[in-house]
Amino acid sequence: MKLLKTITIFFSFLLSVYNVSSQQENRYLPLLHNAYNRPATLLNGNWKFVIDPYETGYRNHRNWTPFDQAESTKESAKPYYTDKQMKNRWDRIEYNFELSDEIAVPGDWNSQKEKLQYYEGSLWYRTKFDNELQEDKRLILYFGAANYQTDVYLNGVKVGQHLGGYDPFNFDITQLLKSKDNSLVVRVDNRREKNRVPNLTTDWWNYGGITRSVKLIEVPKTYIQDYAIQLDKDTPDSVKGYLQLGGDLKTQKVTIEIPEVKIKIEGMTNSEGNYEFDFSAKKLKKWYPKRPKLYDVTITSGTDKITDQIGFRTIEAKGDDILLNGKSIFLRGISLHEENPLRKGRAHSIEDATMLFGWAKELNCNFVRLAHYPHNENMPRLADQLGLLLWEEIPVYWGIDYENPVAFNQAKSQLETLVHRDKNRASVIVWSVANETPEVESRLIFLKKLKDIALAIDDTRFISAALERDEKSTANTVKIPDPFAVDVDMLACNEYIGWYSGLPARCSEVTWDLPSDKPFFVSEFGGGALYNYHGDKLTRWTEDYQKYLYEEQIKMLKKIPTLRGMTPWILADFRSPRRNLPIIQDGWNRKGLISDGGFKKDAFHVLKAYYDEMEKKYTYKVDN
Ligand code: GCB
Repeated sequence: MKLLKTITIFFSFLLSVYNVSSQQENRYLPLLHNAYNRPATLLNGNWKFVIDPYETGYRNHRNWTPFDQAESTKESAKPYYTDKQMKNRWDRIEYNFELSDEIAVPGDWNSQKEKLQYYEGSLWYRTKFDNELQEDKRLILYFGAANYQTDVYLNGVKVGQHLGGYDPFNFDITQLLKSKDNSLVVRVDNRREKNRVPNLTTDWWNYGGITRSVKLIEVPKTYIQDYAIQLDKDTPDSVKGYLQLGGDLKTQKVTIEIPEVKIKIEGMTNSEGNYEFDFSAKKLKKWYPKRPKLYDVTITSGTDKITDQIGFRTIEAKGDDILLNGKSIFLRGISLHEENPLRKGRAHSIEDATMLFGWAKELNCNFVRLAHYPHNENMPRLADQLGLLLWEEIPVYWGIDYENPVAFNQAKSQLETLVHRDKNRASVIVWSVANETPEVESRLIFLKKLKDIALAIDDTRFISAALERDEKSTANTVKIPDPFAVDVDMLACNEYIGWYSGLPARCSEVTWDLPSDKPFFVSEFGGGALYNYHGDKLTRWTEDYQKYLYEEQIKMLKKIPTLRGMTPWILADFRSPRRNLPIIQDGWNRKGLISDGGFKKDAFHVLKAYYDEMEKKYTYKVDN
C-alpha cells in the first residue's frame, strides 16, 4: 500500500515538474536518477562569461519583458543567448563572447575573480561543444547545481529555466542539437529575493554561478529514469522498490541483479513504464558505519542498463533511542558547509569531499550534518563508502516568505529533488525540512506540508528540523516550545548556550525539560575563535574561550538522558558577509573547529576526546 502511495505521489511529482516546466519549455525532464554513474561528457572547463548587472542581454530595457518571452525579439541581436557575432563591419552587437574573459565551470564566480567577490546579479556563460548523437539516443544536459535562477539556451533557443541554488536539474536537448559547434549559453542570477528559498538573509556566502559539474549524458530513447531499492520499513528482512522508465517504450522486460549474492529479479514494466518489486534481504549484509558494505546493483531494461552501489540498513527511533540495524547508536556529529576553507570557495569535487570528511573522521565522527542546503552528490556517495551517517537539509532558513506559494513551491521542489537524488544512499538517515524558523502560524503549515512531501517519496528515514529553544526565557529550565516538535522523529535544537546567551558558565546553571519518548539531538552549539589567538578563558574570540565553552557544553549535555547525538557548529571557519568584525572576522564566521588555514583549534581536541568516550559507550557488534 505504502509503495503504491509512494508511486502515485511520485507520478504526481513527475506531472508537477512537467507542468511547471511546460509553462516555460517542455525540455525540462524529471531528474535522471543515478546520473552519477552514467557515462557522460563533462562540459567542465573554462567558459566565456559576461557580467550583466542591468540584465541588458535578458530583458527589454523599456518594458522589462525577458527577450525569451517576446516573439518579436527572438531573432534580434540583443539577447545574449543568440551568441551573435559581427559579420559586417557596420554591425552593432554590444557583447561578444569570443572576446570575453573566461571562468571555470564548475566553480562559484565570487572566489574566482576579485571583481566578482561580492557580486549578486546576473552573469552569462557560454561554451561550445560537438556531439554526434546516434538516432536511437537522446541527450540529457545535466547540471549538478547553479545558484539561483538558471536560464539555459542551446543554439539560440530556450531550453528551460530552473529555480533553486543547490539542487540538480536536467533537460532533454536532443531536438536542438547540431553535430558541430553547439552554442550553450547559460544565464545565472544569484540575487537574493524575498520569495526565494533561502530568501534575503543567510549566514553564509551567496556564491553565484554554475557551482557544480555540467554533463552531457547519452541515454537510449527509452531509459531507466528512476528507481528506489531499500529495505522495507515495516518488514526489514525484505527489499522493496520500484523502477520507472522514461520514454515511449513503456512495457519492457526489466531485471534487478545483485551479482555478489546471486540475487536476480525479473519482471515487466506496466503501461506507465513502472515496475514494483520486492525480494528477500536475507543474503545481504547490513551497512554499518564501521562496516559500510555496498553492493553493486545492476538494473537492466530492454533498452538500457545502469549500475549503482547500494548499502542496506534500517534506522528507527524507539522511545528515546536511535536504532541502526536494531542497535543503539549515538550520533557523534559535526555540521559543515559546502565550502573549501583553504580554497575559500564552494566545495564541489571529490577532493573537497575527501578533505572535509577526512577532518570529520579525525574528529571521530560517525555523523555529519550537511548544512544548510543540499550538497553536491560526491558528499553522500563518499559518506556511503566511508560509513558516515548524514543529515541532509533544504535551505528553509530563518525568515522564509511562508505565506507565499511561490516560496513554498521552491522549498517543495528542492526537497523533492534532494530526496529523489539521495533516496538510495545508506548514509542518509535524516531529511531536515528547516533551520531556525520563526514561529508563525503559516510556517507550521508550510513545514508540515514539507514533511508529508518527503515522506511520500521516502518513508524510511527520519524527518527532523533544527528547532529553537525558548531563547527569551531566563528561567533555568530550558524547553523547546516549538509546535513542530511533535512532527519530528528526532527532536533537534540549535541552542548556543554560552555564546548567544550567557557565558559558558551558564551551561552549569540550566537543566533541560524534554519529552522522555523522543531522541534528543543538539543540531548546533558553538562559539567563535580566531585560530592561534589566546587569552584567558573569558576573552571572547580566543581559542581558550571556545575550548571552555565546549567543555561546559559537554558537561551540560552529558546530563541529558535522552541525548542521542549532536552536530556542533561547525567543522571549519566559513565565509559570511554578516561577520564584519575587523581583525577577528573580516568576513568569516569563526565558529570552526578548524581555521581557514586548515589548522585545528583547541576545542577540536575537546570534542574528539568526548567522541572517543562516546564511541566506547555505544559499541555494537556487526553481526550480519
Ligand atoms: C545558527 C545558524 C547558522 C549560523 C550560526 C551562527 O543558528 O543555524 O547558520 O551560522 O547560528 O554562527 O550564528
